[in-house]
Amino acid sequence: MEDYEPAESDSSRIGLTLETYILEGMLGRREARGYFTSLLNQLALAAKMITSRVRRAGLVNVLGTTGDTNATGDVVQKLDQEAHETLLRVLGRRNHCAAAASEEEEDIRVLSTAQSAQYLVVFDPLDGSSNIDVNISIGTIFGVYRKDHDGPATQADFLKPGRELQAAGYVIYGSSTQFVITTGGSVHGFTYDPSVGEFLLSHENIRVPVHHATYSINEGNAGRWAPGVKRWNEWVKEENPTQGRPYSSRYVGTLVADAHRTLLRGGLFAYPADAKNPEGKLRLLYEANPFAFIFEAAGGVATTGQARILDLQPTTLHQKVPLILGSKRNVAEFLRFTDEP
Ligand code: AHM
Ligand code: MG
Repeated sequence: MEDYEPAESDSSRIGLTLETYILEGMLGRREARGYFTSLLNQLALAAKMITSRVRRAGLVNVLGTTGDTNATGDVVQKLDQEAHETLLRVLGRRNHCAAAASEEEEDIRVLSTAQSAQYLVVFDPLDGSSNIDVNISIGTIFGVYRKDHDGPATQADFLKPGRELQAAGYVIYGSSTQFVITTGGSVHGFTYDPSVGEFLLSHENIRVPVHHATYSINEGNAGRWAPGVKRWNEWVKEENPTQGRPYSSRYVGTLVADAHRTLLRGGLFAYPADAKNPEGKLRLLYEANPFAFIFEAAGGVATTGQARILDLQPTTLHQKVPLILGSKRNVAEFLRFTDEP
């Protein structure tokens, strides 16, 4: 989807609305019918609706759990459930989204069988659930695929490698709300201005720095890591000023927040396999693939430690995968240790 990029790119574009950016992308493609544009706009609308709820959490009755567990056994928070329902409701309008797969639902949800419904959306409606009730950054992650046949969408349609994504992005509900998106070319960030009610271009053409002396991993799992991960972890903490070590540790426990910082500042984020989570903890469809697509588009790397994330052939909707994301040099350092016999 490289050709989805608007034609020109200069600093005068700062302040452009997300809607105009999306529309310009469509206008740049002669064959575009507006379906993809409409779908991206619906995602932006859902983001606005979710941010308005997140910003009032604590005032309205949305904190706490629903009492249920989701497809992977996690406790469902009320805000998780609201975000999930908002996305399904909004994507269900306009007949451009054939079906959606959500981290919060066992099976796919068919949303339209209209001829115009040519896209499939995967999402983690509210990432960082354990941080919701303590007012720490949370987010929404999404990916868009094309449905490549005329019949109704099936679960098998979602089992595509991440390299087939048509767009991926996330929304971070942090000190401000930002919407970061790529269609495979440049990665752009838009900051929500609540007084205008729009996402405005604030981070144009994000590139992951080649290296940064920061690492992000749940060190509480250290006793369960493979020997290579342990050796890397000792190395990043060694006193070696000429080589810029020790590195700083930063871990929020919300993938969206840890990955967002890594995208802007550089460094490494890792949720590797461990003795308790032999497949890792993060989900391939809803978390790893969208972030891998974004990181590669921004000049970074995304790997399981053995394979490129975007080349993995999913076998089930909710499968988990080890995830290492970050700057080229930081990831190469990590792999130097984990590749050792
Ligand atoms: P969630 O999607 O249910 O919120 O879980 C995923 C979260 C990620 O945001 C984060 O990177 C990870 O789980 C943190 O896990 P841990 O608490 O084991 O460090
Ligand atoms: Mg998540």
